Amino acid sequence: MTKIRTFKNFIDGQWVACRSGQTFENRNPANQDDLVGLFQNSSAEDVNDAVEAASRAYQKWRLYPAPKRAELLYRAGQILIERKEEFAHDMTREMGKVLKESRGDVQEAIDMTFFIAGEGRRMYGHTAPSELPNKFAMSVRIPLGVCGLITPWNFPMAIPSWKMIPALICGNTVVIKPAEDTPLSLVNFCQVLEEAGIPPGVVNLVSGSGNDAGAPLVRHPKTAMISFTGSTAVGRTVAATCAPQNKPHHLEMGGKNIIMVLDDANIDLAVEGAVWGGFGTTGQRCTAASRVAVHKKIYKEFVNRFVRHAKRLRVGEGLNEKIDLGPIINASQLESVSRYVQIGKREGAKLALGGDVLRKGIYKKGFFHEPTIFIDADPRMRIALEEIFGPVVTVLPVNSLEEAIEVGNSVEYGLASSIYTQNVDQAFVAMREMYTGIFYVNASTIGAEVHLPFGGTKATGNGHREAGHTALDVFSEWKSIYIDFSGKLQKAQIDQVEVY
Ligand code: UN1
Repeated sequence: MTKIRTFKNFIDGQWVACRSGQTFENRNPANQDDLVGLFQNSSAEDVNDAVEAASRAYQKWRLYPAPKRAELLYRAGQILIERKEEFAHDMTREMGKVLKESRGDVQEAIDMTFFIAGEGRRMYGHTAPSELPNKFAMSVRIPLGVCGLITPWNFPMAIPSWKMIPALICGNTVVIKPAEDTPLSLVNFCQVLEEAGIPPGVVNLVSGSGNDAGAPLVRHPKTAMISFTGSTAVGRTVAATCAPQNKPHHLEMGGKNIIMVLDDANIDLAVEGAVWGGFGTTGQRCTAASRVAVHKKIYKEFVNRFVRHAKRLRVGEGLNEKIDLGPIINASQLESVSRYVQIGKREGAKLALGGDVLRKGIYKKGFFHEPTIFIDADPRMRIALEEIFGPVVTVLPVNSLEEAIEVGNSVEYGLASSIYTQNVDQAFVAMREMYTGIFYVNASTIGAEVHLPFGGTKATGNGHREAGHTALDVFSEWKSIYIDFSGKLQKAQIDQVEVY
């Protein structure tokens, strides 16, 4: 029998068990016999310990020069590079996505770490002339304090990096709660930060459920802000909890992204984009292309090639390099995907591929679902409006660019959209008209790079963007500073400054 590994919380620079001593299991979604490890089932007391530690550590960390904070982060980036393969394996084991994609996830954390560490020597503020003589004016970024971070299971290292690294460079300390399905990747990440020399208390990890560990983190009077990525439903409760405390909160939530394929598109390219966007990460990305609107003139041709291509995808355990599609994260998510397939059938969309849960043979011990394509769907069907978060793509016939845009914008979310066309005019019209935070031309809806803002409109977000040049905005406040060296009382808006 292999030894069961128990992973601890990271509080105040120590790896500690939670106060109750209770743990929860993290099992491989491709094989439920494979126990990845036991993790701390933390409660409000543990969260409080972590927040108190972060609060104490903040007093020194905020005064440690940003370029020096950056040096520690560069070191962390280097360690991530060295351990990329090991971390990717761990990630595939706990999350299920294929190894190639897990490597990409770790790479995204590396990219973010190096990109943001550069801010240690920038973090530019502004200077501005004063309207009064002998007075100087400037604005600088200041940290907020303890940042409470709650991260999802679909990008177990990349998304924590989008939050932790910018928070740290700004001089904040953090308490992070990973999704229950993927705590190991965050344990790995925190070990890297520890090894890189980040002082005790600056980074704290508390694992556990949303109710028992996440909610107390949001509620805690000493968390200065909350950054949350997850479902729109939970995001709304985060917002409702933060509002009475006037606590800043950054929310990154659902998506119902669309690829629009016009009649002049390179069909093969569009098919590849739809397969990658729809079925990459088993459709479990908030940027997943779960809708494809296709011009009627090429509709048949597109659908034939799309189905043919998707049929070739191999489903299985992500550690096997030959596999294209890993499992779904857990039983309830599998059930939810399966429910949406039934809804699609009932609504009258035509099932062109898949539609079933895979239960036999190599699939017996995991949560697998066939790549599924609905065609001839109506944009008002639930499968065309609601986030499914699984390997289900809905194809919608449209008559024109205008109709595609209308359909594209008709959902409650606004994360990513894309157009396939050879016509630059149409591409520009779509670029202007699609009300989404991310837009692609002749590329799929997934694959955002870390140095551009990431986030969406409408029910996808609450007006913020993480990553990119906007990353710091979420984790800092502005302070405007006036220095009067005139030696007398000067009154802005009131004093008349005469022409000499
Ligand atoms: C997510 O889907 O939650 O753009 C994040 C992408 C990735 C990040 C996705 N770089 O698909």
